[in-house]
Amino acid sequence: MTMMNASPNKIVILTGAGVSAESGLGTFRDKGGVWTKYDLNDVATPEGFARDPVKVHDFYNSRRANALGSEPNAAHFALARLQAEYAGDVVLITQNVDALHEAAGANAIHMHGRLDRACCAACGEDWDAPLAMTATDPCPSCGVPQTRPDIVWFGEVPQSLDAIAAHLETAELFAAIGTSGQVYPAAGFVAEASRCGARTVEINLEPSDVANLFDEHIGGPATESVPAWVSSLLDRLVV
Ligand code: BJW
Repeated sequence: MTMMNASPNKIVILTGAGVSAESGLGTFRDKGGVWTKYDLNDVATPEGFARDPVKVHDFYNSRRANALGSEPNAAHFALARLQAEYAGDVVLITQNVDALHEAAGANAIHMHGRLDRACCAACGEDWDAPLAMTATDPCPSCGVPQTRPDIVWFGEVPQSLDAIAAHLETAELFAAIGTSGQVYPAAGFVAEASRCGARTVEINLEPSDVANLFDEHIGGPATESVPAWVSSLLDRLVV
């Protein structure tokens, strides 16, 4: 029997656009990324939506169609396997608005919302988004035509922050996968987990903006690095 370090009781994983890149969904800040083609002030702020809701709906309708046409990759499947087979708790937090973690069989907390959900800017009701949304769609609950994608834009408060804070406090291992560390509060999770005693690992094609805060780095494309990391956790034997 191989002697290894004790296994962490609780693993908290934060994913970003890099985990879905090899499923064909663009990242935001890499070469050719979403923010090199669109001005984020126009399509990812409440002010941009108030100025031109048709433009914002067109942007998200096209992203929704792309996401629906994509398939989970080996990284999504490996994380789902970790959640299903690991003896301790595995909490997956994603900044991604696609549903590829769920398509692979995992449960994820979507802190930046979901493309497949709509919500009402007037009353807050939320529901399954149709493939194409328009600015005049009435809310199924209050009837007001202020339908918007259930997406967290810049200047808005991310979802499930209380639950996330509680998970970070009790994490023994924190991993950030395929995220550039440029958007807060997610970019601050490594510092919070570390402060609460977790070991931290960054898994990315290249070091992120907050790379210096991690204890360990694993390089390479997510479809190779994540399955190998997951296998190393599942194969770990405690004696
Ligand atoms: C691979 C790979 C492969 C590629 N394998 N890896 C000044 C200082 C600090 C904060 C602020 C500030 N000014 C303003 C703020 C706040 C602001 C912010 O952080 N701005 C920064 C730009 C400075 N944040 C907010 O406004 C947030 N809200 C907020 O702060 O509320 C206040 C509050 C907080 C807490 C409590 C109370 C109040 C909201 C942020 C909303 C972000 N929304 C977006 C768009 C919506 C979703 C959508 O349309 O899809 O979310 S922006 C966009 O960035 C998207 C992403 O989820 C998010 C993160 O991007 P991600 O995932 O990291 O992607 P990339 O492209 O940046 O990186 C990809 C990475 O993958 C790279 O590292 C590659 O190397 C890697 N990679 N291929 C492995 N094959």
